Amino acid sequence: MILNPQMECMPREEIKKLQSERLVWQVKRMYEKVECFRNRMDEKGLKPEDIHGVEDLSKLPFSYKSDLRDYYPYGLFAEPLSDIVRVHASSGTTGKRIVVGYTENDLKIWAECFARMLAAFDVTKEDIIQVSYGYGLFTGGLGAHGGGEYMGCTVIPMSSGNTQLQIQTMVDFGATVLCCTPSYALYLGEEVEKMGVKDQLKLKVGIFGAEPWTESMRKEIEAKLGLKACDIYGLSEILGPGVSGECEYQEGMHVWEDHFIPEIIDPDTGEVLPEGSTGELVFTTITKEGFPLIRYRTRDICSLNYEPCKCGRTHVRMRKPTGRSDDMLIIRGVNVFPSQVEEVLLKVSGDSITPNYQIVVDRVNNNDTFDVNVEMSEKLFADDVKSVERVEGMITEKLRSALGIGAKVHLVNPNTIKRSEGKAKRVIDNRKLV
Ligand code: DLL
Repeated sequence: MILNPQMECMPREEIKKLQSERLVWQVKRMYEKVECFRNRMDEKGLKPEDIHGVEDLSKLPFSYKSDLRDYYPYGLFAEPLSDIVRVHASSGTTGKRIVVGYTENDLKIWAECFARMLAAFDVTKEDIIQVSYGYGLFTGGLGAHGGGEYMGCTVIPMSSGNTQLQIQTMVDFGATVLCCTPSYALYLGEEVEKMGVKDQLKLKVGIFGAEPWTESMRKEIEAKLGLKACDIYGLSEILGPGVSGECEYQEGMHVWEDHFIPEIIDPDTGEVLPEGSTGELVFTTITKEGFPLIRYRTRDICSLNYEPCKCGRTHVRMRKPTGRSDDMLIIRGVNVFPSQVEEVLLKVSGDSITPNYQIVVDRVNNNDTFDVNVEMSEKLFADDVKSVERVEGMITEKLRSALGIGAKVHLVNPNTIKRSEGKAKRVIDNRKLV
């Protein structure tokens, strides 16, 4: 079943025509309303009149995550705050979060984009959706919530955590659809087994995303929870969950091209790569009002597949992102930049630790582990065990409040973290996520 066949199965020439009209509209209004974009256009000697359609897209300047930091919090909004009805935020590379805003119309489009995916998996208004993505500034919870309500489903706004209660709610309320990160789904599956309630679950579909996950993880989740597990992709800067999602054939995620134009570029040179190449994914939002972006560098590495899909949808499919062109880690669904960890450590008294640290990430029993090893100073080294524990506890708390997740902090002896002659190797990621 398809929610909006007119939009989702539109011939490719019509998609291009629609994108061209919308791109011209977006460039014109952004030039008037967004200083950062206007400056970049001026630097290139470009005027909105030079952009006639998608064929001119590659002439336009890129935008970057650092722009959101430089214009923090509202400097990139294209509508006055009085017309912004919601904000969300995500990790930035430093202590400051990145902030995004939505008009009422943006929220409607977001809900529809999410709902297209629900429809692809035969979710209807008869269904009961348990939203176990985190609510709050993260886009997962409210994004899925909006999509579920748009479909007319019964939405359970559970948020993440409190696992036993999650499962009891799923059973008691008869949830048929589960939305959460794949790693949390797996954890829920394990707990379901322990509680012995699998036969009481009514789940049929799971909408999982926000982090990389493997096909073997998909099979495990499906077996443990007795549902069909679907992949959904998105990022706060462009929309939140629902920029793209799988259809019933699950051979890539359809990017909703009536709202977002994807490109694949060489991350080093910025050149657009030929169809089918693997490179960095770039998005242009052509209907977003509140917080539009032109040629936004997502840093996600993947490829686009323009071949027709068996489902009849004509929108291009993106393959699962296979990595990032920056150093962002996604740990238990939370975006973490090593620079955020460094910032916290630098603020800790120079008497107790040195700036030498290493982050070690692994996946044990399907759960991400996150260890931060920090060299203590000679002075602390000579001190008692109690002082070491106190400093570890203090850093753990500071990291939790800066990153929003728990890390295991270990103070290690002076001069034990391997020095590098070139760039320091700050991160060891032992997970195999693709
Ligand atoms: O993670 C939005 C989202 C919420 C997507 C719920 C899907 C479900 P951010 O916190 O801004 O937004 O993180 C965006 O997460 O650039 C990717 O690197 C990664 N990511 C998101 N979905 C997937 C996925 C949300 N399905 C960043 N597979 C993106 C792999 C994903 N990586």
